[in-house]
Amino acid sequence: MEEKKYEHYDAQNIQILEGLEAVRKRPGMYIGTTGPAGLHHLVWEIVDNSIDEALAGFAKHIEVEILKDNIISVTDDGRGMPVDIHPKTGRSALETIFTVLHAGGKFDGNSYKVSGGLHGVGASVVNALSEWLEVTVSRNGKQYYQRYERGKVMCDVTESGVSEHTGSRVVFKADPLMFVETTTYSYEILRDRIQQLAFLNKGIKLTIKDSRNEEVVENVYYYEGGIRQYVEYLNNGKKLVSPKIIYCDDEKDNIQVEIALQYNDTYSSLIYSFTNNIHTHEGGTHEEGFRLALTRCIKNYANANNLLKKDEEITNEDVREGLVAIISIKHPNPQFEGQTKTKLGNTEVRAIVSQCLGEVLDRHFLENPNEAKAIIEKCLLASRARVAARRAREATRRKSPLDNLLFASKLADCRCKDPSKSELYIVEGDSAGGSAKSGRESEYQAILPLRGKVLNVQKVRLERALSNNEIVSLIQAIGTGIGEEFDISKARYHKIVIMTDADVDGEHICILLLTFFFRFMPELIEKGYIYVAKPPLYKAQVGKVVRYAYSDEELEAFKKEFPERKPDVQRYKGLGEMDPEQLWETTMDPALRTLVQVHLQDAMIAGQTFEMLMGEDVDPRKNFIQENAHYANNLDI
Ligand code: TSJ
Repeated sequence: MEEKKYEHYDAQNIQILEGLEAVRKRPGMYIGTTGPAGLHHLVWEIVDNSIDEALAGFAKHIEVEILKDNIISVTDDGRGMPVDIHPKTGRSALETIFTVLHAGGKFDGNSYKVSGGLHGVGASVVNALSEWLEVTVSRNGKQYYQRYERGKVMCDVTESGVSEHTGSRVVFKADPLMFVETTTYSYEILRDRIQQLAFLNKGIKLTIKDSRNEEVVENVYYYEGGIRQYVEYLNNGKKLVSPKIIYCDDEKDNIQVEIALQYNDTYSSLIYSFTNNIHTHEGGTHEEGFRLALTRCIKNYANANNLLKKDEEITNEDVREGLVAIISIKHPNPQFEGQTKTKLGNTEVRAIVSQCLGEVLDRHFLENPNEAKAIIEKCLLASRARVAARRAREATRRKSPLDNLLFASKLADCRCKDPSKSELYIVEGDSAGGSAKSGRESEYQAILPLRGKVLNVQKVRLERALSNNEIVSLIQAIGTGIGEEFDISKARYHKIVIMTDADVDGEHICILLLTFFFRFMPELIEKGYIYVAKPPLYKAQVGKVVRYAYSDEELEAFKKEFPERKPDVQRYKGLGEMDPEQLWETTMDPALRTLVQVHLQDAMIAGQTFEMLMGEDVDPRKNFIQENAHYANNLDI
């Protein structure tokens, strides 16, 4: 009885799909998506093979070219793919690689096949999803050629000429029937990853070329120093705490460990880890081993040299401030775990990385005592800041009704106690604050006037931000707490509206506030609680007709309605110029106002953007605000 059931189950439900038809039937199963990510994935699937050939010591140069019509060409100067006839199948090895699923590895003695990693699905999947694909191999003094269309062999492997060099070249056109959304490649995406691959694989020259347009664009990447130069690149323009890059390049139990790190004088850290060239976003055992060694070695050195005062302690967290590090390991059998399968799970890696890096760090500190001291001094600053921040956080928490009185003078709270119906207006300046307080609907609108410029939180630590009165009243008003104690469920308002003048100063304050939320309370943005109010630029009046214009275009349109007459136009230089009724009508009345919700695309982009926001450059910051807050184009930030 049991057995019957199983037979039935097998026959009915398990459909064994064979060959490349399966790939075309369900492309998502093989490349994740047929959107832009999947399209670009085709390129990496091919390039990975050339990288393997380079890691095996045979290829020196890999060239990726986007040809007209979004055709991709990948060329390397390796040994050339094998073309001999397989005794069992009677087919050429080359043909097998392109027509049999997962056939790639069989011909490969190299144990660090990057293509065997995260998505490694093999060249046959690319072939199946290409309208056509052509391969040319130079080997044995000859040139061999084969062409496929939608995975189907068009001709036997043919000798197409002679050749004095060796190498492989694959040219393919992604099938628009499969990639319905788009078959257009982004040069930026390809260039970025090619550069990263060059950093991660020292000594390999990688070229990326865009020949789609009249003007051909080309970038060549070659880094003899590998990830040391990656760290240098990430630290470019920053002030360094430790001028020498600490570098570890070792191998244990067939696992290659390569790490480069350096401290700058900022308060954030950039730690990128890779396994077989795959970015392990979620970290894993290699990152754990890294942190273990770093904390251990720094603490040991500090203790051995009596650099810690009584009660001082350096933690895991303290050694990260200002740290830029690349951790790149190559593993013959990586286990990827986690939500997005980008977390390394192999448990043996932790101790191996910790040991390899530990040896290098101990030695580096011993040989460079001044650098060691500078790093430890930096960690101690972080440690003291951490302790001070905890104290300051405790102080900002609302403990008793008395605390409420402290800030009640500034905050004009609303009567309503239901956060989902309550709004907090953060208003620049006392005079605008006054108008807002008089003009508001006090049942559900609270007003918090801020004086002067809010501290630029990009450049300061939490503890200094917390010593700023404006910031403290803001945190108290919102009610969520901050940092580790942040609790979104305690938010006292589900709409927090930044209302500043429509001029450069106003925009600047707006940026500072957004940066503050971004850095210390990102969940508020993620939850969609943060808004920017859009006050009008002009009040135009013709006789009894009054109109507020939020842009120059709107003003022009209004003027056109009265070609005969010249309207009386008032340009608002600041919110303070509006009387309470006008402020209510134009900017606060839910029925008439325009609020722009601030949102971040996703947490990942947020992290990167934060780095950009942290930088000294003002322009990228402005662009970010423009793009993310979907500001009106009339605001000249
Ligand atoms: F597979 C593929 F089509 F995706 C592809 C493979 C695409 C490109 C552009 C290059 C390659 C590739 C494969 N480059 N180099 C190699 N090397 C081998 O396949 C190879 C050659 C010789 C030997 C040998 O033992 O003699 C072994 C291998 C794996």
